[in-house]
Amino acid sequence: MTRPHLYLAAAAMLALAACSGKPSASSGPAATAATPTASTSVASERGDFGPPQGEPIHAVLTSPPHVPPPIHRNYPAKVIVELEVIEKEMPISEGVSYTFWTFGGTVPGSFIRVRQGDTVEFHLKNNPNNKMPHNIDMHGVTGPGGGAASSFTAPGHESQFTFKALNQGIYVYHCATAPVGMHIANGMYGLLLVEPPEGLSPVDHEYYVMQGDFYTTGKYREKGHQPFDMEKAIDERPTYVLFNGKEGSITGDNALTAKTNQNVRLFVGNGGPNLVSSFHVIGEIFDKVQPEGGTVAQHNVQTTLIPSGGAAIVEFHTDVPGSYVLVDHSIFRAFNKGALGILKVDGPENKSVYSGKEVDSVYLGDRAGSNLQAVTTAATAHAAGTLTKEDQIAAGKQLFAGTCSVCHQANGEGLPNVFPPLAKSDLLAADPKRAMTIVTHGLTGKVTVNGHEYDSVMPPMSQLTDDEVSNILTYVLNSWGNPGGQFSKDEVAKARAAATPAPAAAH
Ligand code: HEC
Ligand SMILES: [Cu+2]
Repeated sequence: MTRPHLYLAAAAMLALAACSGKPSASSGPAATAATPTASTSVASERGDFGPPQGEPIHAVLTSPPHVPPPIHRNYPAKVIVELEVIEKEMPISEGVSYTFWTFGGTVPGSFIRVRQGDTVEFHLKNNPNNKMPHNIDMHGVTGPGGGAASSFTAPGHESQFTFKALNQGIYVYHCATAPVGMHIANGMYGLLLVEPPEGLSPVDHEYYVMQGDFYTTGKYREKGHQPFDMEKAIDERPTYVLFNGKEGSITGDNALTAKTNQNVRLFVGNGGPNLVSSFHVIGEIFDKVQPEGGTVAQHNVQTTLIPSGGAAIVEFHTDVPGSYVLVDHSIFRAFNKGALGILKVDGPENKSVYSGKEVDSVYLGDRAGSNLQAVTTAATAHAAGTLTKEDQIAAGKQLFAGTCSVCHQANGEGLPNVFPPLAKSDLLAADPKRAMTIVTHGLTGKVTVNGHEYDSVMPPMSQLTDDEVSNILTYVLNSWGNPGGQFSKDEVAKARAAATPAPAAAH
């Protein structure tokens, strides 16, 4: 953007601040000054604020990652939005379930799209099977509580309120019923897009991605049903940080898609309740960002900050095929709490822009694909008391790929002088049980494996649960010519509880 435009935008904002009523600002010097480009216009000055015309329109609502189609309408209308709150159990990760509270049955809630100047008649229904009262605070509404005060709804009831969409932009909506943090932590948020009267520029794909932080009593990926943990939520220690409410919601078969030479627009929201997102797409540069959902655009951005209760519009052009990884660049959240998604771009190579080789599997581990089905099967079998060695091996294989293969390699051969082999390891064969201590406590100092000395550091794999470790090691012991054997979750728990790692075996 050039300096004169910035100056005009600033002048327009100052002029707007001096006006009393938003709609009345549509004439006068400020409006004239703001007209050069859409990106410098001040929202409510360019609105179309006449009375609603034509027949009332029922808004098309969509589930993430989908966005309702653009509105090609040139007059303000009355738009009816019907949103139902549904409390339901859904997977939050493979083999892990959580009781979500949702707007429209999904996390985030249904995407709502209206035109600036529309009169929105909002109906909030609270499903009769729900246990809690709910309401809605829409950041795109001008009025007390953003609608919250008029929408408190008991189970089996419906509330209605009407508002005029005065400002264009992308706005978060969320439940604001006490305890507010708990309602948001359970998934009660979504996005409302108020299109400018002239619409947004046409693109090839629009997607809806919304981050949220989640708090469960169990550890990350601990199997079974996990209740909400209020203490962790107050301390801001999330167990999961997720895009679209579930680990893997936009990876593997669910990845977002595009072709090369297309324009992609992401509506990226952050429901919180606590964390601020450092939103980044590995391998892309955002050609245009409307930070905080505002009207002034930024260009050539690597990472954009999305506040809790905020949103941004992010646009980029796809030049090179491959898998692009959406992350919260507070990076432990991406690789250890789930905040990771994929945009898969198909098309011919473009060697003048990039030489080739995709994001490799070692970078992403198991997180690129939604292939953790075997892990769920093993967890279910364990709960039913029917866990077999084969279940453990199948689950262990998937988990090994995401955790151990980075160093020991997918075939267990290790890397000469750096990472010892696990395949036919004489050290492992001599004392298989010690592997449980190595994985839970790490290993340092000199070790000799198959006649070669290694003097390095294996950090403790403390992100793994006991049953994950037991499955991984059962897989390792039964692969690549190793002697076989089987470990249980309880054996791993004992090894973990032992305070110090076993001394290195003398060779
Ligand atoms: C960050 C790299 C890294 C990761 C990830 C890693 N290890 Fe290791 N591992 C090492 C290194 C380095 C050593 C040797 C340490 C030393 O020199 O004291 C080692 C040693 C071992 C050993 C003993 C030596 C042998 O070859 O028998 C076992 C068993 C082992 N690792 C298992 C695992 C398992 C199972 C996982 C996955 C849960 C894993 N490691 C993940 C780096 C890693
Ligand atoms: Cu609620």
